[in-house]
Amino acid sequence: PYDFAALEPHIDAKTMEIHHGKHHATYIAGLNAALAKAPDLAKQPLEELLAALPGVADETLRTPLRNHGGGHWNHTFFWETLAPASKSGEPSEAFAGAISSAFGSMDAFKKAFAEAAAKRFGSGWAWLILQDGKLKITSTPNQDNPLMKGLVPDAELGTPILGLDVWEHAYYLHYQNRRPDYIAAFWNVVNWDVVAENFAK
Ligand code: MN3
Repeated sequence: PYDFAALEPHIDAKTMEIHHGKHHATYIAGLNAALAKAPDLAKQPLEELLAALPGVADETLRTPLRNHGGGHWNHTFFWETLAPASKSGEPSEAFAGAISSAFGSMDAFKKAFAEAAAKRFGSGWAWLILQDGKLKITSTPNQDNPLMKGLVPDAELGTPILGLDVWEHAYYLHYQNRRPDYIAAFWNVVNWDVVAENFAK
């Protein structure tokens, strides 16, 4: 919902163009190719499909659904929770209060989230999730996410409220190896209105 250059200088236009136009597009094509072989699965919402993956017995179908279905869901979610710095806004009172209750303060939350994002080895995501009414931070490898029941043993499951892509394709053109700098810059372009909506839902 914004131009490729809208998140400059925090996330550069070239990265956004390739990330959205090539990487995300590849996940969509891969998901559609997998679903073409399983038209019954194509009828359900993507969230339900991801939660039902352990029930897909055919590994040659389950793996592309996991990787490309996860990739499509994660990126769609990610774009929506970003905004130009001028429109980033502030966390709502209700959300900020819930963050303080869960983590002590907004700063403590950001520090813990950034640590989860920095420590994710290789490619993956950091998440703020709501699990049984409680806010938690977790992280997932590859294109897995906290909606994937029974597939991600080390991750907490729940409803994503905020997510950060820490694949190198998300930051390498501008930040090279400096993932912590990308994570720090991310806070400037969080769409706090959408995050508050996700939390309220
Ligand atoms: Mn990505």
